[in-house]
Amino acid sequence: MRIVHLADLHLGKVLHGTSLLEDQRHALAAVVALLRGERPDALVLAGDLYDRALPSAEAVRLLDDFLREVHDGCGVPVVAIAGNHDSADHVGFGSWLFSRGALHVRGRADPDLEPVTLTDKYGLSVDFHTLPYVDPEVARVLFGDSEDAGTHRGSVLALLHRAAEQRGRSPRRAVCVVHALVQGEQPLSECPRSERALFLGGAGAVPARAFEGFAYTALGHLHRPQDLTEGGSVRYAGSLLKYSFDEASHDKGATLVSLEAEGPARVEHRSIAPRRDLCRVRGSLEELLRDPALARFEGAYLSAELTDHPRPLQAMDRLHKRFPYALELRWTKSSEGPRAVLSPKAPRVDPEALFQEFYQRFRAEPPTDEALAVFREALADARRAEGA
Ligand SMILES: [Mn+2]
Repeated sequence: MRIVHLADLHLGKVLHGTSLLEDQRHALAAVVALLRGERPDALVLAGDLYDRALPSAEAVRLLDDFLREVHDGCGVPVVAIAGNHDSADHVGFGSWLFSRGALHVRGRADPDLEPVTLTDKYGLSVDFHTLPYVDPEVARVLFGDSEDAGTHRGSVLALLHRAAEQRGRSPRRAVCVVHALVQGEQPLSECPRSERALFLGGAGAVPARAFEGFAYTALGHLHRPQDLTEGGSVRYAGSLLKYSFDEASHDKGATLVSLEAEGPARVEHRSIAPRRDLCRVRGSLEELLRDPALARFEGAYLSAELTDHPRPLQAMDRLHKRFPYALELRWTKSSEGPRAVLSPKAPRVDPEALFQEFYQRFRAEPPTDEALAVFREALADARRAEGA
């Protein structure tokens, strides 16, 4: 049996105010092309289908179009679960009916749910055990009796315990589809910053060895494609696209899994070329604007770190002339001494003196008459507004 494993689609993601919907449409078209070429027996989506619990209408339509293309166009059955970014109930809507076709979507974690059984053209049947992300509050209700009830690890282990019972009753090979923080050898720093808080306070990661009974474990949650066991039988497919500048070095794509009647799963990473790459660059503004070697970043989503002191004016506007998709501007930390700290307890200072000091620190020169005039006008406006 051959399976294409994808995770963390985050459809509807907005990065620094820029919608990535067209990039996602492009990447999903590449997935469809991969499915047409490889003719797998299943497509697995391991959670975080959407970026938000209440996704935009456009994001919902994009997923709907994609699923129809996969199901009707390619004839590939789908096994999908909700991740922590998804609303389990919204994602699970209609799943009781959709699964009469070949679209198996599991929203809420449910210990009584039976695995999805799919059969390939050689007659090999595989059970897909689905473990959507379990909200800790829900976990407390579902697994109140287990040892670390209410924690992320506790709920995943409890669901795995039930899956092991089901596995014991089935003669078939088993695949686990799960959205969770699973720990092989990788450090916790791999966890996306936005999602790290979920696992603080002793919630903890699930050890990769907890999935030993499965022929393959299709993980979602961490955005870098990675094997957690030798040979890759427990594996994060990684996100569909680079979703933060921390992921600039990742090679995103899909995992192609082959399962025989026995023996270990074989896995293969297939890169997906993005519509626009997402990259970091560093240098002075002049260097970035002139260096011919940077031409390849002109069409990319960019985070630029500027090393200039003093900081040039309108840096973002100037950067945009060459790099229209620059999304983030950072400054190399100054070594010119401590920064000014504005504290609410600071004694009342003349605003103009404060402005002069700020300007001096920021630009390394006193304000021009023109700048002072602009400031005085703005201050007068602010005072009028305050008095009004
Ligand atoms: Mn996630």
